[in-house]
Amino acid sequence: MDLAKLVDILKGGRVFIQMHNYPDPDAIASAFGLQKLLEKFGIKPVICYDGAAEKLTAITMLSNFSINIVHCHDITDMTESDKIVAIDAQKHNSNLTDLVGDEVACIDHHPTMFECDYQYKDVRIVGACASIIAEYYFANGIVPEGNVASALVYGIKMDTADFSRGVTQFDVDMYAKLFKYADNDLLDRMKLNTMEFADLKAYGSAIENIKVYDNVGFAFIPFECPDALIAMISDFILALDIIEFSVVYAVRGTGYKFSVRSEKPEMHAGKIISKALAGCGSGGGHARMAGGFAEGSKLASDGLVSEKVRSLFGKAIREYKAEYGV
Ligand SMILES: [Mn+2]
Repeated sequence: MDLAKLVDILKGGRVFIQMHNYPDPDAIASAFGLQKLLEKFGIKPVICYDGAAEKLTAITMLSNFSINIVHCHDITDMTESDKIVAIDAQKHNSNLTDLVGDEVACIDHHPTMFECDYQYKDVRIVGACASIIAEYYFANGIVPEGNVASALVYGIKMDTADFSRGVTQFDVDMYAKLFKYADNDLLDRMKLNTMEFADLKAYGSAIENIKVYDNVGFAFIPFECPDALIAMISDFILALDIIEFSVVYAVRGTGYKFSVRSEKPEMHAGKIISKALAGCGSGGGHARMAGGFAEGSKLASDGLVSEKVRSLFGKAIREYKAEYGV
């Protein structure tokens, strides 16, 4: 972490902070925290994204914490000399649309899948990207405003599932430092109205077609839904006592968007999905949570999608177990 270097790179010209497509609370909190921090150095970044921020939690965050984000379709004048900071995501990943501007910097907490020449890179495998942004404040003696501290706390809590998933000592330390600046009333308000009616439809269809094979749960959502919702349903299915590994996938354009969860440290979700989707798309992520995309025509030309998904993951898990001796 070198804030002075980052500020130096971003000074002059236009700056965009780009979140991954279908931004989640951690991405929004991190982008907002970084925006407010850079403003203290005379830089006025615009937070942008592709896809949709259509999850209710994301939309509620925007109004509760007074955050402005702009869809990339509404930025028609971006040029190659505009600077982009990729946040909670990395260039060339399927969840980050390649915009016209120059990706000069990246701050993220996911493993790197494609090496990339940023002028500034801060990638650390911790529970939440918001923890990394919090450190930019505290390590430089800068006090975050109440809504910034609250948003960062919310991002950390959401991405670590309340300090139970992928959480590190660093996340806990940053939470402890943020705590006294965060507005608890604001955080309390985030607990209300977290589900919309359309979400129930996705839960309903996943529950209806859930299949379990050897403690691995599969569920298909036969319509488009945002990444965050697919991820929530994957968490929900993992909570079933007989399921140790969940694979939830939903229609996305000409293919399928996947969200995978593992509750056993020896079953690495990121490595398993990367193996499973290698021939028809791509996937990756952390030990306990991962995601990916498969092209429909490459996944199953005969229309037997669910059978193919089960066999790909079954094979990937067998291979993974043999390779790592678990
Ligand atoms: Mn994140």
